[in-house]
Amino acid sequence: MKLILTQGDITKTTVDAIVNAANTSLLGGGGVDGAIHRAGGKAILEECVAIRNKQGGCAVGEAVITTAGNLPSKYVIHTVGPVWNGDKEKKKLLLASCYKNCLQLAEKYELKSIAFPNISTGIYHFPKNEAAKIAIETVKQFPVESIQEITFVCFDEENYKLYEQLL
Ligand code: AR6
Repeated sequence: MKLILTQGDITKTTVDAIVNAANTSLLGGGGVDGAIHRAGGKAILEECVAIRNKQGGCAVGEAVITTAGNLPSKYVIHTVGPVWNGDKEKKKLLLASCYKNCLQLAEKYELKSIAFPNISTGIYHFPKNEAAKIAIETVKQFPVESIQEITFVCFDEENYKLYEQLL
């Protein structure tokens, strides 16, 4: 399995699945979530609504999969990162769960490539350094089968530099 680091807009990434840093409502929001829904079109929201109707949204640390609509990828895997407040140790475990559950869904769909944004490090204020360490450790430890490439797409310079150092 190959680990790749890029800087830019994840909606432009051509992989089997891009990951969205969503919220429990699955109905969209700001940051990367807003960018994905804007660029992907209404098909993504329609599937999110269907999932909501079936299971009532998505819990923190969990993940769900939808079409990628007009995006160049095939699927969007929506995960909900933890907000950085309260029990810090618990939040770290929840962030690791996000990465694990996304990878597990990618394996279930027998995907070969997946791209992650820096989950929770924007509006949810998770410390970028801690989040980067958790992301890298978690994907390295995951027992991949179908997955051949995992890309970290950093939007901001600070995250990009952190990942560059850690990788
Ligand atoms: N491509 C890649 N990364 C991006 C993009 C993009 N187009 N835009 C922003 N980022 P955030 P969170 C980076 O705030 O902290 C939403 O409202 C950004 O620089 O998108 O998990 C949801 O609905 C940062 O490093 O997600 C939730 O309510 C990273 O993506 C809430 O925000 C995550 O920042 C989730 O907060």
